[in-house]
Amino acid sequence: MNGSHIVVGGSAYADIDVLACVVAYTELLLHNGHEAKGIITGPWNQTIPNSIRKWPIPIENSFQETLNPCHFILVDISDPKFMEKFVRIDQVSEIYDHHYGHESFWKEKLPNDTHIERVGACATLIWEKFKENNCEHLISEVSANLLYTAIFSNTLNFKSLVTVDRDRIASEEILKYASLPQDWKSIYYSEVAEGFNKDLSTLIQKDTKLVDFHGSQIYFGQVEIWNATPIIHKFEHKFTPKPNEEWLINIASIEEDHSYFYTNSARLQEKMAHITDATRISENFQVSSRLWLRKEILRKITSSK
Ligand SMILES: [Mn+2]
Repeated sequence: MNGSHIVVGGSAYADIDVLACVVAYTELLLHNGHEAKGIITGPWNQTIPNSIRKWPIPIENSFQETLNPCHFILVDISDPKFMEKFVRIDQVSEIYDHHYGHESFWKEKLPNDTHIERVGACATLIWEKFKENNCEHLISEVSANLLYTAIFSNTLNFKSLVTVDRDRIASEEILKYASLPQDWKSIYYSEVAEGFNKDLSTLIQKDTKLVDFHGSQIYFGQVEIWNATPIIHKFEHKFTPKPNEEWLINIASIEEDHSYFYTNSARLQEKMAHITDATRISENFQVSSRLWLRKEILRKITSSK
């Protein structure tokens, strides 16, 4: 492949998985002698806490049009609606994702370069690509740290049902190349929790998707937290939806191993009870017996119309 390579995620916001994939895959392309750049234009969400923001992360935040043709590589995204605006579909050369729904669209365009697979973190696919290219030993500490963190964060510490052995294996292998404190997971999650206490409402807005539900749009947010008990009690003081908006928020409580669902909509509460067997614990809250991820719930919502 000639020309420069631009690695990108979605336009709305970036989570730790997107960031890790963009940075590590750009690095892999450079190791392979390509010209490559990683770009994220949207804000970084709460899954990327302060100590990670201090790492020397090679990434750009805007796209400069050049005369040279470029190839776009999509990571952690396959829905054309959410692509960065500067990405041209006919110039996409590769795609790595673990969200469902657009496999056939891409497979038709890029039969050999569409890697949309059922793994817990897209970071797992990027690590496997490092191995396929025999480049594991070349990976930088920053990329290894990011991929490792993305895998445990995106799989809710390997507890979410989307987790597969490939995620566990990748995470163990990457750890050899990472340089992180012993208690990194608890540091990571406590920093993420600190962020929540500061500005829950803004954080939710940053990780919210607009989803079509039986013909009207709902707001579907997600919060992943080590232990959600402290925020459940003050949640409604900190987050108030506009009266005309229908909201569903999945609050994944990792240590407790269950999800809390906040909703201000009776039909969504009923739907969630049906999909997940969640029990109601207060007017707007339900709790499920296991952890759920938004992408699993979305799959149920869209397949059971
Ligand atoms: Mn992901």
